[in-house]
Amino acid sequence: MRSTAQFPAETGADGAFVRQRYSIRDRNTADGSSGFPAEAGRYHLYVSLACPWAHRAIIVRNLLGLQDVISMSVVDPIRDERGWAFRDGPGHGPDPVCNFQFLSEAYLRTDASYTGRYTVPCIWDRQRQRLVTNNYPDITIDLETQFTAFHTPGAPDLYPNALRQQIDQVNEVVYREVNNGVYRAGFATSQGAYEAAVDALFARLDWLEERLAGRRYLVGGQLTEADIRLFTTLARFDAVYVGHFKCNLRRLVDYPHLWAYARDLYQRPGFGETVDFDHIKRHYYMTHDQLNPTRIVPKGPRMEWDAPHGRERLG
Ligand SMILES: N[C@@H](CCC(=O)N[C@@H](CS)C(=O)NCC(=O)O)C(=O)O
Repeated sequence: MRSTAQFPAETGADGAFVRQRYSIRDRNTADGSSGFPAEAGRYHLYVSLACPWAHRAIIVRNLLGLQDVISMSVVDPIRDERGWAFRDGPGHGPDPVCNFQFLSEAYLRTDASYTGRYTVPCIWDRQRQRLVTNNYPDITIDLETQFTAFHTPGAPDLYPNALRQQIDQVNEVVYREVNNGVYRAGFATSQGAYEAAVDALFARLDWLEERLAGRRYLVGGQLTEADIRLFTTLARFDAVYVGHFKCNLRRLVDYPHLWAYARDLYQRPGFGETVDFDHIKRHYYMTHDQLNPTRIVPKGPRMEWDAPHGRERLG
């Protein structure tokens, strides 16, 4: 199966990567006013373990103890021109809900005239037999704020009212320069666009390194949505973005505070067990043929994710 991935990614005249937004954007609501009430056993989350956006939802579902409330299944990390597929393999399998062969079927069942990309993460509604949303920013916020009746007792409040403004502010710059920044570097088709993305990325990483020197979490004194959004990019940084996307001014391991922060989160229940470097590396290195025509998957890097992080001292 030769992957003729759905790239080259969309770029502007200046060679800058432009992220296409194909959003199915309904919402889950606690009161059902959206038509998609938060309910146990009704919704299913489709994810790729390779995808940093889907990874956010995987972690939040774990942290809130929603594993028996919202079911989840994993697509094959190798994607070809037909889009994400449901196949048997290490860490992934057939679609347990609708026995779809390809994720595209869920999109076209939702909207037969859909012309966008068939992206993960997305939430399927068993009752209405359609997708609710594929808009990853909304998915984690709705799990955190609309499914509270189903959160496991003692679950963390990842989007507390008092911190929402700060969380949103940090999320915005981290999304633009880090989460999406690595893609802007990796899929740039001009030297100028690449350098603009890389310089902004490392300027923001330097800012984060300083911010995390004296505090354990990004916002307030607790784990929030902001930490989860940064973590899924950091987890992929040295394994993929340094080499494959040429984000190589420094590695994560060269940032003492950011690296310790990433290990601190990785070692928390609900985080480390969701990081699948096999899916991550195979997906990136075997799907973007214009970046890696040989499709050879690197063996490294070796990283001590379980090494002591010493962040307890920061409260
Ligand atoms: N749904 C999101 C996109 C999320 C996204 O880009 N997911 C990637 C995986 S990391 C994907 O599914 N890509 C498939 C494709 O682009 O065909 C959006 O519309 O912005």
